Amino acid sequence: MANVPAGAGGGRPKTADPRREGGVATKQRAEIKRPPRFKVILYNDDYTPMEFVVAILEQLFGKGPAQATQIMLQIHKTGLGVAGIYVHEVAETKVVAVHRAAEERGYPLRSGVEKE
Ligand code: TYC
Repeated sequence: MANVPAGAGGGRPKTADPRREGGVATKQRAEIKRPPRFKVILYNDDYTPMEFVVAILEQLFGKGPAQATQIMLQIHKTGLGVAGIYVHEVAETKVVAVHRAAEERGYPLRSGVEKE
């Protein structure tokens, strides 16, 4: 243990106390962990118009027209599809926005959140 050079043998080194690197004391693990992500799923139904689903994917999920159409068709053919992936609160907010927009038009479009 005597002559080990500073920084040898490992991942971290360089400063004496890594908790002080940024000037503010921070806990080591919890705060640097990437928050979990959640898929926003759209489900197929027989009544919501395809154009409406494409518009939702463009306006609420930032997809371009080609990708929005592709996702809509995937939902139409397979029963569901991923509209986007977000942290939990944003994902839940998207679901509410989808349901609100669909209900406004009288469409039964459903959406939900699934852990990535
Ligand atoms: N199946 C619908 C139709 O034929 C289109 C549709 C696609 C509905 C995707 C919902 O999430 C959906 N009009």
